Order: sequence, then C-alpha cells, then structure tokens
Amino acid sequence: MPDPSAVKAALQAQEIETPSWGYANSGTRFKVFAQAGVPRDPFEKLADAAQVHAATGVAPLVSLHIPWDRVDDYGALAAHAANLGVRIGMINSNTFQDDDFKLGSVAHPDAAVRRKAVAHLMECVDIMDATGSDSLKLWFADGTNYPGQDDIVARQDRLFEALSEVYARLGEHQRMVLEYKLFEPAFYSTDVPDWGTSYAHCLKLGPKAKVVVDTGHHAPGTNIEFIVAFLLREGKLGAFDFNSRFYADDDLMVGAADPFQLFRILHEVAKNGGFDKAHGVAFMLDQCHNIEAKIPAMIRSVMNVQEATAKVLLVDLPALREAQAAGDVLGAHAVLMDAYDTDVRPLLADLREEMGLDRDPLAAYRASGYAEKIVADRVGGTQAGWGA
Ligand code: AOS
Ligand code: ZN
Ligand code: ZN
Repeated sequence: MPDPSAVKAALQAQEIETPSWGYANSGTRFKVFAQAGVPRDPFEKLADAAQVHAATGVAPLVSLHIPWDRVDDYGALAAHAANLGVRIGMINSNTFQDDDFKLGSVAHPDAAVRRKAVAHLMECVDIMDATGSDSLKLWFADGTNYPGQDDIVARQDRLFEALSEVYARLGEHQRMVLEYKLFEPAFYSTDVPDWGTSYAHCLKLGPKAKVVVDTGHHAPGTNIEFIVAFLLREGKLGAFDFNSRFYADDDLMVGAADPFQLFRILHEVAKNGGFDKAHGVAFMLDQCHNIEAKIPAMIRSVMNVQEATAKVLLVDLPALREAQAAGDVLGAHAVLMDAYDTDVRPLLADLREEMGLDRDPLAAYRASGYAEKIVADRVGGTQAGWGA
C-alpha cells in the first residue's frame, strides 16, 4: 500500500483553481435567482475565493474572465489577491457576448470581426502580463447552425491563423490552453468540438499550446479518462474544467453526478504524472451555482476533488501492474475498487488538522460569520453576474 505520509504530502501540495464567475449570480435562460451578499466587483470575488482557500488550504488560485473581471488596474487586482493569500490563475477570454460575434469570432467569415476577436485575445495576454498569470484559456463558441451556412475547412484555416497570431505574442513563461466543446451555442458544427481538433491545432502551434478537458463537454458515454491518459502521454494536457453533467454542459458541482468518473479521471492523472508540477496541468472548477449557496458549494467541490485525489493516491500501483501483467482481469479491477471504496474522510480531516485548519471546512466557514458579513456589507451597487 502507498506510504500514508507521501499521500498526505501530495494532497497538501495540490492546488485547485476556482472561477471568479462561480461566486457571481448565474442561472439558466429561464431565470437568474439573485443571492444576497454576492460580489459586486472582481475584488469582492477574490475575497470570496480567499474564503474557500482559507477553509480548505488547497484552493489558492482564481481564474479571471475578461471582460467580466475588467478593472482599471490589474496590478492592484493581483496585489489585492496576494493580500488575501490567493493568486490569479488563468485568464479566460470571451468571444461570445458581443453582437459582432453572431456568426463566430476567430472563425468568422469577415476579417474585420476576426481582427476584433484577436484584439480581445491580445488584451487578455496583456492582462496576463499585468497580473502574472501564465495561462490564456480559450473557449470559442464558434460554429454554424445550418448545413451550408459556412465552409467548415475555411473556418479551421481562419481559426488557426488567429491562434498562430496570439501564440506568437505569448511571453517565454506564458502558454495558451484550448478548450473543446461538443455543441452549444452552435448546433450543426462547432469549430473546436472535440479533443482531437484541439490537439491538432495545439500540436501545430507548438509546446506552449495545450488542450483543456472540460468534463461537461462530451457526448454521453465518452471515456474521458482515455482522453486524459492519451493527452498526458503526449504532454498535451493543459487544464481541467471540472464540473458535473447529467445531460450536457450542466456546470453542476464536480463529483456530484458521477464521483466514480472523477476517480477514474484522476487515477489516469496520478498514474501518468499529471500531479507533478512539471506537467503544468491546471485543475480548475468551471461551475455555476444557481440555486445553492456559492461559497459553500465551492468548498464542497474542492473537497470532492480532494477526496477523489486521496482515493487515487491510495491505489496500490505495484499490485495493479502485477495483476495487469498476469492478465488477472478481476484482480486488477479489485485493486482499483479497493481504493475507490476507501473512506478517505478521516485521512483528510487529519491532514487539515496538521495544516492548522479545521477538520471540517464547511463547518469552519459557517462558524466564521463571513456569510452573514457579506450580506450585511454588500449593500448598494450592482451584483456581479455571469455575463456582467
Ligand atoms: C463554456 O461552455 C466553457 O465551459 C467555458 O470554459 C466557460 O464556462 C465560459 O467561458 C465561462 O468562462
Ligand atoms: Zn469550461
Ligand atoms: Zn462549458
């Protein structure tokens, strides 16, 4: 069995990134249910993220989204983060909320619109310079709704041209990560619909371009852990957007719908060196909390990732390899299931205590009085929302 102190050390070193927009109001196209105390600006979003880190000890990074988190002084925003004990993580671009992007952004048929999209991506790299962020996160809503609407290959050419331009602008220690999504908002063809398309572009671009796996962006039944294992083998896994899906891109809390899938994915990460800092894989939560309290939902999500990580670190790899080599199908499967069936909550509570934290992060957050304080303090102004 793995050495418990090594397991604890790996868990303590884990860094989970939370999204600034997960602290803001969000909803469906039917209704946004506003919550009291929700942040009114990016500074307050960082303050909420810092609470998640304070309670868990493993969530020190916060993804920003431009323009939702646009401020005058990004240096001041990064300094604010540092004062709160967190750091700016990936800079997420937005080429889907401008009227000009109706027919796409970087793959749009009109060169003027493509220039506007590239200018936005360049602005995001400027913000990386100003905040110290090392990753530009790209997700494109580009695609078509009707057969014949546009030329599929021409759109790939335009996309690659734009990506190349932005790639050339990246600094020595900066990189871009390209997310794929099966469908939505385009329904007939999506320009980056799957890992293969993202991988092909990243391979051509060079070593600073890697693939993002958003767990909610696949067809039902897709073996996501295979994709993860393959990308790690090729050195092309850049980041995760963790969330849960029951149907499509539900963006529910990670580990809620299918904790076993999360375990299987993280098992491939652990087995293939993906937790080593050298691989540079970002473990981000891309979630929206529409009906649940936002900060506790994020704490719970971080704990879900931590629990799954603890379980995969407990997999007896020598025993697994021995069973695999012997062709012992049930024996190999049993090694994995033994780890999955382990209750790791006591181990994690002990670890937290050793880290000077409360054994129960959710109880610690409740006891802190922060939830009541933000409801009392954040009066006036406009609450931030997904898209504002
Ligand atoms: C969209 O479906 C993608 O998951 C994006 O990663 C993300 O949710 C959006 O860009 C908000 O930043
Ligand atoms: Zn995503
Ligand atoms: Zn998504």
